[in-house]
Amino acid sequence: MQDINIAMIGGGFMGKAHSLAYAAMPMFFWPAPARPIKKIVVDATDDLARTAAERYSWEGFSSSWRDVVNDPSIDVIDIATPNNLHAEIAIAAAEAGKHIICEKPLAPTAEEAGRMYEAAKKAGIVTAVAFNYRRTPAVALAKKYIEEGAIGEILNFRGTYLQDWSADPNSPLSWRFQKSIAGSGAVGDIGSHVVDLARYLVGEISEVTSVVSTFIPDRPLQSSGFDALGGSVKNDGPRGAVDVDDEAMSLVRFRSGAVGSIEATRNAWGRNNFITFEIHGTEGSIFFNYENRDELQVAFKGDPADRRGFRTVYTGPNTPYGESLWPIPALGIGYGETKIIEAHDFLKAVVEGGTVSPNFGDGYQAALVDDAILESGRTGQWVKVADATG
Ligand code: NAI
Ligand code: SOE
Repeated sequence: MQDINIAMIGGGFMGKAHSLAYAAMPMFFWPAPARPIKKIVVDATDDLARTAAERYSWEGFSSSWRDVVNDPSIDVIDIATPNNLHAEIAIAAAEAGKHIICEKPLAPTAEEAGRMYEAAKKAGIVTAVAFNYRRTPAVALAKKYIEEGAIGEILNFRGTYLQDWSADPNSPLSWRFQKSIAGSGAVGDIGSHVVDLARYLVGEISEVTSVVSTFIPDRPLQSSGFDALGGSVKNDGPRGAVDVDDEAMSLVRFRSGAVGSIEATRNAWGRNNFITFEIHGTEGSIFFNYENRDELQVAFKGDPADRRGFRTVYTGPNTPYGESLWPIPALGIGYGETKIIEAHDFLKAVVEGGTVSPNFGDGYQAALVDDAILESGRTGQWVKVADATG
C-alpha cells in the first residue's frame, strides 16, 4: 500500500474533521487505496500548530504554509483555513505540483475560484472541493435512484440549509461575518452546499433570482481568529459591522428545464443542520433531511393507489458506501463518516491518477452560482450563470 504524505493547513473545526478522516479511512475502506500519513499541520502560530499536531496526531507542525507547500516530501495539500486563504495557498500548491483538497466554498469569489481552477488544470494535479454532504449515503442513494430513472424526469428541486448558531445578535463577529475573509455570508458558507447538491442531483443551474438580506448589522468583536460558531457575548463591549448576507432565498432554473428553489440562513431558531431537498419527478419524489441522515423518503407513482405515499428507506450495507461502513441499516452514520468517505474518494483518485467529483471545476461552477445569487440580490433581476468549465 502506497504512503501518501499529507500537509494540512488550518487546525480548527475542519482540521479536526480532516484529521479524523485520515486516521479512520483505512479502518472503513480496506484494502485502503493508500496509507494517509499525517506529516505536518500548519496553523497561524507555532503554538496553535503545536497544539493541533499533539491533539490530532500529526508528525510535525509549522506556522509557514509557504514552506510546507514547497516541501518535496509532501504529496497532498489539504486546505482547511478560512476562505480568504484558499486561493493563495492552492495556487502555490498547484505550482509546486501537489494534489489538493480544499474546503468549501472554493474561494470567496468566483474570480478567485476560477484562478484556482486554471492553476490546477495547468499543473495536471488531482483536486477536490470538500462539499462532503454529497457523501452522505442517503444522498448518494438519491443520486442512484435518479440515474436509474426511478423518479422519471426531474421537474422541481427544493433545497434548504437552515441553521441557528448565529441567530443571536450577540453572537460574536467571527470571520464568517467579514466579507474580506469569508467573501459572503450564508450564501457561500451554507448555500454553496445546497448549490452543490442541486448540481449533483439535477444538473447545471442556468439562472437565478434572489432576495438577499442582512438582518443583524453588527455583532460583538471577538478576540481570537477562531470561529466560535455561536454563543452569546454578554457585555457592552465594542461591536463590528457585518458586511455579508444573513439569508438568501432564490428561485433557480436548471439547464434541463427543471425549476427549483434554494434557501440559506443561519438565523432560523430551532434549525441546526437542516439541509433538506425534495425532488419531484414525473415518476415519483424523493425527500432528504440531513438531521435524519440515515433516511431517504421516497414515493413512486407506480405504487398501487391505496399504498401510494412517502416511505422511508434506511441506508445500510446495501446502499451506496454501505459495504465499507456499518453492517446493519440504521446503525447510523455521522458527520465524520462523510469526511472519511471524502478522504477515501480523493486519495483513491490521487493514487490511481484519476479524477474525483466535486473537484475545482465543480467548486468554480458552484461559486459562479453563488455570485449570481448575490448579484440578483443586489439588482432584483434574474441573473444568468456562466458555463465556466464546459
Ligand atoms: P476555524 O476558524 O475553526 O479554523 C480555521 C483555522 O485556520 C484556525 O485554526 C486558524 O488559526 C487557521 N488559520 C488562520 N490563518 C492561518 C494561516 N495564515 N495559516 C495557517 N492556518 C491559519 O474554521 P473552520 O470552521 O475550520 O473553517 C475552515 C474552512 O472549512 C472554511 O473554508 C469553511 O467554510 C470550511 N468548512 C467546511 C465545512 C464542511 O462541512 N465542509 C464545515 C466547517 C467549515
Ligand atoms: C457554519 O455555518 C458551518 O460550519 C459551515 O461552514 C459548514 O460548511 C457547514 O457544513 C456546517 O456549518
